[in-house]
Amino acid sequence: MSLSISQINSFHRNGYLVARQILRTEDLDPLISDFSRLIDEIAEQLYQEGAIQSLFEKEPFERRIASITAATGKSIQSQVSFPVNLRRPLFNFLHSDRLLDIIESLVGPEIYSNPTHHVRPKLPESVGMDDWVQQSPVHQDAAVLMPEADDTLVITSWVPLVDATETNGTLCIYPRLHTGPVRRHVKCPYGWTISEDEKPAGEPVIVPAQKGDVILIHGRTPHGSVPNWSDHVRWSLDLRWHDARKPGGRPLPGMLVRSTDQPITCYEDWIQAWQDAQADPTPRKMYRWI
Ligand SMILES: O=C(O)CCC(=O)C(=O)O
Repeated sequence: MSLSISQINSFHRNGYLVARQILRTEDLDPLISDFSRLIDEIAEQLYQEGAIQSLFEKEPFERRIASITAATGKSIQSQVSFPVNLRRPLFNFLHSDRLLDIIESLVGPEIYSNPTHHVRPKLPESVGMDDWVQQSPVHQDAAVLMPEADDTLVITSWVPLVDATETNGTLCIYPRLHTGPVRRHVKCPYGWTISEDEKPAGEPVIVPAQKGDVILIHGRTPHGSVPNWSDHVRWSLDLRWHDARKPGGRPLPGMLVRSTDQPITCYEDWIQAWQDAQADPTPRKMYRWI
C-alpha cells in the first residue's frame, strides 16, 4: 500500500515518518530464518577453530549472536551485513513489494537500491563490544554520500526485526532539521558524526518502533541511536533508496529494484557487480570529508 497524502506531508514536514505495520510475517520471517542459518554457519566455523566451546544453539534469535560474541570476544556483526552477506533472502527482501510501495510514494516509480545498506545486530551493552554497530552518534545519512547526490532525495528505511524501544537501542531523531545544507561531519571511532560546532541544539526525539513498522528518514535529518541496555539483540536493517535516474553518491554496486520500463537487476548481476568491485584495485573516493 502507498503512503497516504498526510503521511507524505508529515514526512516532508518532520524529515521522518514512522509507517506502522507495513511489513508482515511473510516478508520478515524468511530473512530472520536466513540470518539464523548464517549464524549457525558462523558458530560452526568458530567452534571448529576452537574460538568457542559451545554453539549456543538453544539460544533464541534475539540472543544467540550476543552469546557467541561474548564467548569469542570479537565482533562478528559485519559477517551478517552487506557486502559479506549478499545472500538471496536479503536480495529478495530488497524487493519486498510492501516496502517498495512506500518508498515509491517518496521517490517515484524508478527505484534504485543505494549500496549504503547495513544489517545491525545491536548487542546489549553488557557484552562490551564498542564498534560502529553498537554506537551511532548523531549524523545525517547524506553526509556519508558524495556531494554529487546532494540534490537527490535519498531515503533511509529503518526496519526493526524485533520491537525497538528506548531500552534496547532504538533510533533518536531531530525532527524538522532536514531542510538546510549537509552539516560538516568529522571522523569518530564509529564512522562519521556532525562536528561539535554544527550539532543540532536541544534533545532528539526517541522513536520506538515495532516489528513490522518502517521508519523512513530524510537523508539530511540528524539522527543516531540510543544504547542497548536490554538483555537481547536489537536486530534491524537500514536500507537506502532513491530515484534511479539521479546520482546516488556511493561508487559501489547498488541495483535497480523497480522500474516502469527498464529490466530490474537480477541476482546474478548484483553478485557479479560486487565481485568486480571487490576485485578492482582502483582507489575510489567514498567520503567527501577526506
Ligand atoms: O540502527 C542504528 O543503530 C543506527 C542507524 C542509523 O543511524 C542509520 O540508519 O543511519
